Amino acid sequence: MISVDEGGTKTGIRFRDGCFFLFAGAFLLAAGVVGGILIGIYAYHGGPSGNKMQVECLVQSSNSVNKQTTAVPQQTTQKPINHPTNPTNCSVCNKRDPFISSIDYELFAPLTGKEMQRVRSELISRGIIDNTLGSNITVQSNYLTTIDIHTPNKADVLKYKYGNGVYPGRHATATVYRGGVLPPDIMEYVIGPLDKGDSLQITPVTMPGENAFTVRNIDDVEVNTIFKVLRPIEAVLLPLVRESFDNADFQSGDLHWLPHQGPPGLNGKIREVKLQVHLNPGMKDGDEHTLDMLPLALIVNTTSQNSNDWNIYNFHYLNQGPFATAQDLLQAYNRGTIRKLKLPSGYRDTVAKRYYTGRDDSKPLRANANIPSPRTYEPKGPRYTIKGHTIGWMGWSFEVTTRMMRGPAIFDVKFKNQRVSYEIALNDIVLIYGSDSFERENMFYTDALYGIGSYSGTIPGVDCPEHGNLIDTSYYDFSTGKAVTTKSICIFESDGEGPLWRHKANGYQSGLRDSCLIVRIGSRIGNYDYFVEFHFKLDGNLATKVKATGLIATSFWDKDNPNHGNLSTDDSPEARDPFGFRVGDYSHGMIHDHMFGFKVDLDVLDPMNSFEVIHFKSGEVVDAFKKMKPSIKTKPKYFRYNHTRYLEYETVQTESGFRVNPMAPKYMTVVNENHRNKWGAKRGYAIVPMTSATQTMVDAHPAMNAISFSKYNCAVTKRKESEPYLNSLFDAHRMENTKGDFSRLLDGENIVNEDLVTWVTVGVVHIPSSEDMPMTIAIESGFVLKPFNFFDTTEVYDQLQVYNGQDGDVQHPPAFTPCLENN
Ligand SMILES: *[C@@H]1O[C@H](CO)[C@@H](O)[C@H](O)[C@H]1NC(C)=O
Ligand SMILES: *[C@@H]1O[C@H](CO)[C@@H](O)[C@H](O)[C@H]1NC(C)=O
Ligand SMILES: *[C@@H]1O[C@H](CO)[C@@H](O)[C@H](O)[C@H]1NC(C)=O
Ligand SMILES: *[C@@H]1O[C@H](CO)[C@@H](O)[C@H](O)[C@H]1NC(C)=O
Ligand SMILES: *[C@@H]1O[C@H](CO)[C@@H](O)[C@H](O)[C@H]1NC(C)=O
Ligand SMILES: [Cu+2]
Repeated sequence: MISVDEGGTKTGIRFRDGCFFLFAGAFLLAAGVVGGILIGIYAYHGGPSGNKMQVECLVQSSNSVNKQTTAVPQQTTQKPINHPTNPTNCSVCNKRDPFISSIDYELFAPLTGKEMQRVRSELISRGIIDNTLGSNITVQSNYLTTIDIHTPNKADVLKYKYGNGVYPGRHATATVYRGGVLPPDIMEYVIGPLDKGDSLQITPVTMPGENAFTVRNIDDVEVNTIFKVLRPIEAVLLPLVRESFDNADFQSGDLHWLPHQGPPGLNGKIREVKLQVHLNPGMKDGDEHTLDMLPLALIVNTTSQNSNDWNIYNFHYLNQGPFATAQDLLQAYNRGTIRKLKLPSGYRDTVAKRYYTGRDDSKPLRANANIPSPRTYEPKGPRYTIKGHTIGWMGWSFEVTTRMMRGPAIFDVKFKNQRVSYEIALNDIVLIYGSDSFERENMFYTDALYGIGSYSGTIPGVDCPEHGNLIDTSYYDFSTGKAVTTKSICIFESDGEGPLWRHKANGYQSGLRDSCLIVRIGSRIGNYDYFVEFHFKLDGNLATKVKATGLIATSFWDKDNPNHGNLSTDDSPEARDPFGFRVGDYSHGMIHDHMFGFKVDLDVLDPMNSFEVIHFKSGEVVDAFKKMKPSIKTKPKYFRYNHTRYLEYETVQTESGFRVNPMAPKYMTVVNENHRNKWGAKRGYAIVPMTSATQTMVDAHPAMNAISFSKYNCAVTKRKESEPYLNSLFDAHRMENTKGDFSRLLDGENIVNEDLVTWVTVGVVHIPSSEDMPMTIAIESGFVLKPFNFFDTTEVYDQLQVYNGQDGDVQHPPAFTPCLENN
């Protein structure tokens, strides 16, 4: 029971009875202190022995428990339920400091600002990049776009960590867009070592001209120039946009060109950037409303290094076109030879309101919504340790990092001092859209080209629980030439609030409350916000989860679209629209998928592993024996049924790819042939995709060569330093001539007893519905790495659990005295 004192200077809490492990908390915002002091009181009631305990606390408002958290609810109007009768003091929980200071070198940690500065200075002093920043960078500049941590060769790392090899040193990889050379291109360099000696080595890892300048991403340098080139066009189109789009114009910022309509063309040598107009009133700092796209679009041909040569064509209005020039479009519009759109007057003013997602004041709060939601606290502080970017918890150890382009990764993952994985790294996120509009029909993205890892910190009170700890990420901002370092890696132990395992028999009962260590890293890429989470479990399971939230991409909803079903016979959207649902006045939620591709380099005990698929079959009993004992020709008599389930084991001999198929279940396992458990089984880990989605786009789609990795939920290849990622960053922009097609990795090499990499792709298909407006609720996918004959038994009995044995033996989790949350 919770009692809240209206005066606000003190609060009482009382626990009468309850079950084992009842945690409860109450919070109060001290009256008169705006956004002020948050006080938490927790008590633990009961234990395995069942001894009753009554705790009451009286707390003076105290600055020592002040938190920076936003989103603190205002003083509630709730009436006090109960006043404490016998108040006693509760002390603030002892906080065990998880941070261990370290002078050790870190091989994988994100680059520091200093390291990036050193890389940039060195590239300038060697004349590889121009010393220009911000608006002085043009498409004719040689400019540095990314600096990322470069991971050393695995052999060197393993020798250093597990043998007597030398420290390989920290290196950076840098991408330079060379608009200033002929022919213009994109170069990549490895630079280092950054943390020893004083001379940096710069090694180009691409050939001049290998990556044409035209395959780069669409960045602000290009976009800002495009905006200038479009000025005269905007003037021509003014009468049309004013009439069509509720009197909006470009100059006020109410109309804005969105330049990211998928790849700039089909051909990597010609760069045709499609831009679409949308309503963007009142937006600041480059933010964009993407929920109000308008049916006016064009192409700017930015192939030439000289922006005077950039030509504009393919004007479309309500899917009508192409018009060669703005004048042509305007003429057709004025003559009335094309269909017209006229947004109702006042519509423009509704855009921002619908876009901002603050509380809807027009709706009453839900009952009890002003009571804070439950939260977790750590009575004796965190159970993990953080040493730089090396994390330890309950037998697990690993290093966590983020990369500006590819996103989060963990390295050197061990459980109970046994190696499990060398690397689990997000490589790319791909989306293919469908839309019946000139503007957005061709949209597909490989997000790594734009950078998955531009981390900008967390939203307090949302992203990371109060008892968590944050550590640094960094990325390079080419406009300022500086690192952006933020605390974006959230580390916390999560209360599973239920059994990891339990058994309640007649004469005894036992169980272990679940908890896991979570590393959560989130960033925004355009309209979507993505999280990657690594969940380390007490039994050796390791789940990698991905979540997508944020804004869907929309296209203009055209109620009179002549390509759609017949409105006068059936006006339901299902009958009219093959590409999704109408989700707003003029918004259409485009169908798409999200496919997350990971590099999963398992090293089960050591790098030399094999890949075994265990097929979960069913059929005639005699079939079950076919492979192992061909001499059995008829069903053994002791089988009552003619049919049965059985397994078929397959040691995959050469590089291969697999898909999830609910109708053909299988365990995909990575095993070590040289190490067996007590029962003779090869010790291994199973890879369990938590996805039912697989890439269903037909191979003939032009994007498929660039994203062919997504055809397999799990593919296995022999590990090579020359195959660091599952695609090439730039292939989405050279679809006709890809260099990183995943199929080139599947070239038939032996994978038995080799160092293997599995490439795991999981995701969701997304048919946006009205509930995706204005915000998509986090959708989730992922995969689990599960010990599979890795141990001899369940590996959980080295912890303090609950046990009430028949012999009177009573065990319980670590005891503690109630204390105040200390976060
Ligand atoms: C609680 O602790 C404060 C500070 O030590 C003390 O002044 C106060 O008297 C205590 N109150 C009770 C009820 O013990
Ligand atoms: C651009 O160059 C001009 C002239 O050299 C200089 O004054 C200005 O500060 C530069 N702007 C930026 C953003 O670096
Ligand atoms: C696009 O620009 C390039 C380079 O200026 C030019 O060769 C090409 O013809 C242009 N394409 C179109 C369709 O105008
Ligand atoms: C739609 O259906 C109505 C009724 O069957 C018909 O009269 C009309 O011609 C149809 N319109 C189109 C565009 O097919
Ligand atoms: C099993 O197969 C045998 C031989 O075909 C058949 O005679 C028998 O009826 C089958 N039994 C069942 C339970 O289907
Ligand atoms: Cu989506």
